[in-house]
Amino acid sequence: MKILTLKNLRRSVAIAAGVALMGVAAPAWADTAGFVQEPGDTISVEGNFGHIDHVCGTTETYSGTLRVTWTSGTHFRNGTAVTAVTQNAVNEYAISGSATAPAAWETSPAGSTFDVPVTVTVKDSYANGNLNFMTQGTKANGQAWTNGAPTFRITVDCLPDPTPPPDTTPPTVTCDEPDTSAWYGSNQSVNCTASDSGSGLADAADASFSLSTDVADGDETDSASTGSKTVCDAAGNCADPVGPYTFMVDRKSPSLSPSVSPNPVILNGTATATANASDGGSGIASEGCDAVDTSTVGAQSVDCDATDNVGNAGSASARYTVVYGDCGGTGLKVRQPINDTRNGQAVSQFKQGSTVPVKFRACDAHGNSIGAAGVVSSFALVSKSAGAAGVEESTPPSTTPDTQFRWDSTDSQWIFNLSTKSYSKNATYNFEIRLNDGVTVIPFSLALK
Ligand SMILES: [Ca+2]
Ligand SMILES: [Ca+2]
Repeated sequence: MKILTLKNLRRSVAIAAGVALMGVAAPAWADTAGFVQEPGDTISVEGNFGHIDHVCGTTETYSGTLRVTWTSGTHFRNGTAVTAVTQNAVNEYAISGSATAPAAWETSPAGSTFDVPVTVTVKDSYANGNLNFMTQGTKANGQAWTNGAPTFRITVDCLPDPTPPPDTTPPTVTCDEPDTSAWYGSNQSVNCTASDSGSGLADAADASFSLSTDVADGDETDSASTGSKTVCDAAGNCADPVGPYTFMVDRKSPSLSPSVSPNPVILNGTATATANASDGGSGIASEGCDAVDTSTVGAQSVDCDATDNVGNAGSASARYTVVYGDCGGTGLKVRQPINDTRNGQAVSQFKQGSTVPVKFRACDAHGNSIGAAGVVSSFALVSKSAGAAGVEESTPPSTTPDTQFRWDSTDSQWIFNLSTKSYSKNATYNFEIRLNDGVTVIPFSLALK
């Protein structure tokens, strides 16, 4: 219950006081006119409330007082002041109050008073409600009487609550909805915004922020997580955390294990290269290799590359060797008159001092005997052993010794007329012819007696 005192002036600006309540001057609105009791009797009534400023939507009760003053007459006794209220609307307000005149009040001197406490309960706003003052009691001659009288107008203004309601609502946080089902070739960010219509964000910087993955260049993972964030308002209300978001981020090139098949490949033959690419992230989108060039003997390489599904590209070279072919079984071995002991033939035996023709062929994949310069990269005596066991060969015709292998276009072969004059008799000599493909070695032996 609120007492309409000076302390309440903020809410009740028109308090008055027939009872000089708290020293407040009598209200200008006090209504005493025309209030006539039995002929010859006069009382007056004053009230100390009329206008209430009220906080909208709350129910509050205010107290006031009606002061009844005996003025003149002899008939009034046992008077009781009651209220009769005209409400503008149900629940807008309620008003009540009553008091009984003191015993023998009717014999009191003019100017005697008694107070009727009145309470007013208000909720919403209303204008121009009426408080009607009535009296009832017993006349001096014993008759009951009731008489209505002055109307006090009560006005309640509904005002906004000057105290803002407490902030119990967490901030609103909205983030871009990411597609986490796709592979990405770069780190991903989720953009978020936050706002709070109450106390405001605890950290203004939270109004706009991003949550990002942090995958290093050269890494790939299907579980790249962003951080998470909890946004709070200044009142300590916190929204549900956002993040972490998990992305698939691929910043690593495919791995290649390229190979050539067949390897080695015969000169001018056919071979293919395969990238053999693999990718631990988004997977291989494409892979391939250049054509395998078999036109040159020796160690070669071919370039291969691969691209993953987010555009990371990798490359590697496949190494292979191009070698000479064996001419359908007749090449890459020493020819007659020297036996090829690798085929189980006995060592050929020659007369010391004779000139022995050393012959061989090296072919391409099509059986063409190759006479290009440089086929022989080296020709050397590699070992010697005592004894000259073997099968005696006829002594070749005397020819001019060679100093290096030369191409014999007539028989499509390479030939070296080897002088044995500097070799000892009764010994077996082991030679090697090495070809410029870097691989082929043609060994042979001959015994001198
Ligand atoms: Ca809030
Ligand atoms: Ca990858």
